[in-house]
Amino acid sequence: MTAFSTRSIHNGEEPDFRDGASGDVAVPIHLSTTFARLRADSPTAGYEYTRSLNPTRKALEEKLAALDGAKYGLAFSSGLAAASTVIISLLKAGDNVIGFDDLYGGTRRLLSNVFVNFDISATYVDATKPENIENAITPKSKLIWIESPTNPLMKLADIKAIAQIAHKHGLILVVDNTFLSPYFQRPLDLGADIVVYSTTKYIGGHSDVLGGSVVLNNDDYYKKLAYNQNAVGAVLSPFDSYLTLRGVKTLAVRMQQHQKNALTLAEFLESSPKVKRVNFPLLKSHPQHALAEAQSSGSSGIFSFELVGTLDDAQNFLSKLKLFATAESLGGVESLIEIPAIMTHASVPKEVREQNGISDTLIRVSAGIEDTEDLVEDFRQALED
Ligand code: P1T
Repeated sequence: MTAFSTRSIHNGEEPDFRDGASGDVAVPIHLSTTFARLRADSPTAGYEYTRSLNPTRKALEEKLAALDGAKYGLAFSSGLAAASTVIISLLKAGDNVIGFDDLYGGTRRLLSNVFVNFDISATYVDATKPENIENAITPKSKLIWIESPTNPLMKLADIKAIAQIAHKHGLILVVDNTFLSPYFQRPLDLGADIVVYSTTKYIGGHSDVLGGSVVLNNDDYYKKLAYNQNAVGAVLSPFDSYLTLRGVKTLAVRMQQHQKNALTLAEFLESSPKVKRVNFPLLKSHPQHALAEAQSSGSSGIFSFELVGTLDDAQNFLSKLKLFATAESLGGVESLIEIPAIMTHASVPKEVREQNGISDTLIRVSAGIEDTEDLVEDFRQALED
C-alpha cells in the first residue's frame, strides 16, 4: 500500500486509457442521472441510475475507503444522512444504542428525537471509562456509537478497549472519526466495525460542500448499507462528489497546519488568567493525553476552552475577533469559532449540557490553516480589556 498522501491523490482517480477514454487526471463530474445500455439486460459497466451508482461518486468512495485502509466506502448527502443510513441498516424496532454522552448535538437529536419514534432507544454514558459502556449493556443493546475526541469537550474514548467490549457482547462499534480524519486516526485498525464521517469538515476541507461517508471492512454490513444507500436515497450528488474529491487531495498537508495552529493557540490560552481551562488532547494537561498519543498520530484544529465570566463575555470575545468567523461547523481552511451552548449544542437539553460540562462560556475553536502568528495575535487583542 502506498503512503496516505499518495493515496489521497491517486486512489479512485487512475487515468482511464481504454479506447475512446480521454485519460482525465481529475475524475469528471458525471451529471447524467441515467445510463444507456447496448442491450436491455446488461447495464454498461454496472451503471443504471445515479442513485444506485455514479462514476464520480464511485471514485470518491474508492478514495475514502483507501484512506482508512478499508475494503468499502460509501458517500452520503451529509454526515447525518450517513449516520441515519447506518442505523436504519443495522438496527430494528426494540434495539438499543449506547452512545457517548458528549456526541455532536445533531447525532444525539437524531437518536433521541427521531429514531425513538421507531422504538430504537439510546442510552448515554461517559465513555471515557470503557467500563461504563459495559455496565450499560442490556439484552436490547446492539450498537455502540462513539466519537473520539468528542464534540465539543474533546474527551477521548479508548477505541481498542471499547471494541473488545463490543465484540465480547456481540455488539457493533461505530466510531464517528470526523474530528481527526483518517490522517490522524484509523478506528478500523483499532478494532471498530464501522467509521462514519461528516465529510463536510476536514475531508472536504473548504466549507463549501456538505457530505458524509461510511467506511468499513465487513461484507455483510456493507451489503446492508449499500442496499439502503440506494433504497433510502440520501446519496452525495456528482458535483458534491467532485468537490470532495478535490478537497481531500490536500488533506495531509492541511491537517499538519491545522494541528500546529491549534496547539499554538491552545498553549497561548492556557497561559492566560482569563481562561479557566483548555481542552486539547495534545496538551499535557489533558486528562487523557497518554491515550491520545497511543491511539492517534496527532490532533486536528479543533479545541475548546472555558472563559472566565459570563455568556455575554464569551459573546464579546467572539465579536472582537477579526480572523475567526463566528459560525457553526469546523474543519475548513478558514478559522471558525462558536459557543456550543447557544449554537451547535442548543438542541441538547440545558440540564444535560450542564451535567456534561458544556457551560455558557465554553468556546469551541476550529483553527484554520492561516498563519499561526496572525491567529495568536487575533486572540491576544480580543482578550485585552
Ligand atoms: O453536518 P453533517 O455533515 O450532517 O454532519 C453531522 C456531524 C456528524 N458528526 C460530527 C462529529 C459533527 O461535528 C457533525 C456536524 N457538526 C457541526 C456542524 C458542528 O458545528 O459541530
